[in-house]
Amino acid sequence: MPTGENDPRLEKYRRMQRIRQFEAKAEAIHAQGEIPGALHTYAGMEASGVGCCMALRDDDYMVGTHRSHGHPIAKGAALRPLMAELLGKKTGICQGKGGSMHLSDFSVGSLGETSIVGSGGPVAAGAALGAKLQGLDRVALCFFGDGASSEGAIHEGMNLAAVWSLPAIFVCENNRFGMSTPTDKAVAGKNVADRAHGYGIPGVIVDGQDVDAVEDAVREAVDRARAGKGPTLIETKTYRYGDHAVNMGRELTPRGPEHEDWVARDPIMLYRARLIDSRVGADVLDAIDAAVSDEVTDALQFARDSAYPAFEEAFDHVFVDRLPIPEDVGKYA
Ligand SMILES: Cc1ncc(C[n+]2csc(CCOP(=O)(O)OP(=O)(O)O)c2C)c(N)n1
Repeated sequence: MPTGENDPRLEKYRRMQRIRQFEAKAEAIHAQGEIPGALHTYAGMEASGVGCCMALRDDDYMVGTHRSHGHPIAKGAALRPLMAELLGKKTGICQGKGGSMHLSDFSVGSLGETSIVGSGGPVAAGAALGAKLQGLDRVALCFFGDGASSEGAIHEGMNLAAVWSLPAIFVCENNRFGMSTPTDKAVAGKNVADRAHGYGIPGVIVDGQDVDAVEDAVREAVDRARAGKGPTLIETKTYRYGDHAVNMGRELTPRGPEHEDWVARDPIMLYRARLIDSRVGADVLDAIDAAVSDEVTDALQFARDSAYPAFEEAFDHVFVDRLPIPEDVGKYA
């Protein structure tokens, strides 16, 4: 097997490492007060996001959640504008106005994330409808959580996608918790994927710590969607390693005895072991780890060196007429 720069296996490993290291850096600087607002990290769930996005084309759409730094990175987004966005800088991917929970990166088909849990369902259905009406063979993939799985908007999106046979893939990332609530205390039925029967679409459960398994499942759903056969619901069984949000209190997530098993099934370590078994050199993987570390350091330096947006820019890119800015704005900053 080739192990050159373009080897897709190395790209999967690289993207998972990018997410893990980006999140670690973001968590560290949030503690220093450099990132305003809440920060929901994706560590532990990298195989889910990367497996999904590796099965997509660059021009396919993807819709995230409130926990969505990892999703655009998985889709291939550049780190500099993402990090700058977290710091609220003008060079951020949304010019500093989106922040951690409202970022989008159209350059990689990431239509955005919002803090409204479940809101991505209709957005993905709409994007899939747009692709269908334009005669494009693009698909739209919607990430949502186990908590979001009981939100009306998710059902509305899946229902419409099924009724109109839209090219959509709905991926429930079941990370065992919705804030502090274990999934089995809040979600009826054993598996979210079983709900697919209600829409007459395929429902698939996949090991969310196994990047190859996730990619295979999503490829099948993508093929089906591109062939005009409609949506699929996929549930990735995964786990979040951090707090619900950084510094929100570790005690908020009641870890059970299975916690250690999930830590032992770290998705990056599992994939690293698989690559080494298939004769990829540890030195090749170590070099990727080091290069990613440099990339993340560079992204943070870029973000720190960037300016904040000006006060008057607050009213750019909105649909209503701008309000007058009081004369003393900025005086007390
Ligand atoms: C409509 C709505 N309800 C409640 C909340 C508060 N809230 C924010 S994150 C969250 C938990 C979501 O859990 P899940 O969908 O499983 O995603 P996870 O945080 O586990 O990634 C809740 C209830 C919200 N932001 N939006």
